[in-house]
Amino acid sequence: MKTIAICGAFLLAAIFAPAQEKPVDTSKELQPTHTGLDEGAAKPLPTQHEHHGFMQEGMHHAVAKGVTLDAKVDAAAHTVTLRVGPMNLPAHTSHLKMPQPPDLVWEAPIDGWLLAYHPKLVDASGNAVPGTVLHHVAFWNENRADFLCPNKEEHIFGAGSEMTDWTEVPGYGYRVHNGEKIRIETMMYNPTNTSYDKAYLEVVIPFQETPGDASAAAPRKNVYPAWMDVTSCGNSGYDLPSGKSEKTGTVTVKYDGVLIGVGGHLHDYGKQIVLEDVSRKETVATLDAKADAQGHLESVPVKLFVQDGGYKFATGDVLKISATYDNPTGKLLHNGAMGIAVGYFVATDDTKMAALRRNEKPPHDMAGISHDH
Ligand SMILES: [Cu+2]
Repeated sequence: MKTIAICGAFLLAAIFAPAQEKPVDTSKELQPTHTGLDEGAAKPLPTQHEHHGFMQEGMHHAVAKGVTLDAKVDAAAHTVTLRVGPMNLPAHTSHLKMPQPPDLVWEAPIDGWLLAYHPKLVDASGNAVPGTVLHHVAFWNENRADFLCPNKEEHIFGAGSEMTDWTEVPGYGYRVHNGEKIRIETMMYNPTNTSYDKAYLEVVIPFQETPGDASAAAPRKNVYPAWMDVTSCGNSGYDLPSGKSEKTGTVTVKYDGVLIGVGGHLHDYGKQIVLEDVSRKETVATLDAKADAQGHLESVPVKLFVQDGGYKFATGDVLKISATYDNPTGKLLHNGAMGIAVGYFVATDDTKMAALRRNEKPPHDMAGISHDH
């Protein structure tokens, strides 16, 4: 088993980076509340928060108007390019003050596998916009439940300011079916001195279709994103105490299979994330974060097991996740921390995973990952 720290490689390194903000509200078009919106169309306000994988309970964001989702399929290149925008991002605007794009839903146009996720930010003329202004983006499959925490939707991709690139794992892919609804949750902010007008978030997703004829590429093995969280199956954000701290949680594996790799997600001042299989009394991975001199998180390494056939999980195994932090600010940072080991799981009997399919939208009280800080 090798620990391989690759900047921006494989999936999972340092997904969505944290945010410090100085609120200056220069927004123009405010709506009273942030609600789950599909395809940009307004729906009646829910009585409580709908899905919102990353929203903290009780958060209210103004909704940015005119932000739509564009999906372009390049059949020859086998890629789809998703584009969320345009977004106006005034300088020095916190994620709370920034009018946020509504949740947008992409209907998968293929039967096959999504192989990778390549995010970037551009302006209307195609010039690069720094990733710093992305607070986070998260993709959730509304038609599937998470295999570790079925109270949540399947969270298939996430990135933040560090613009984590989830690269392809040869031979593996995320199985999608035509028409499955992938909800895209985007939160922007702008801690910089520069205002950005008409910014777009683009995510390029290479795909492989299921074989239609004998000449097609060999089928992929299905992977299931595994988010193993120190808050167990609750909301991911938690308050970060001053000084050194550790938080641990457990999740129980419900299927036999293997983990083919694991990375981690921490916020600023995060030091380490450790994943243990308590039932086997083994440490699966110890991931030491890289940070700058101020403790701002730069990356978390990724440990791959794919070359060894994967790290074996059995039904009933209890996984323990620990995150350590050292917060030098001298104060408690409200909702300032997260600790998630993020990996790809491959089931021994993939047919069992079909039970995670959902035809209906999940109930409103579905727990998600709180991501406001
Ligand atoms: Cu986070």
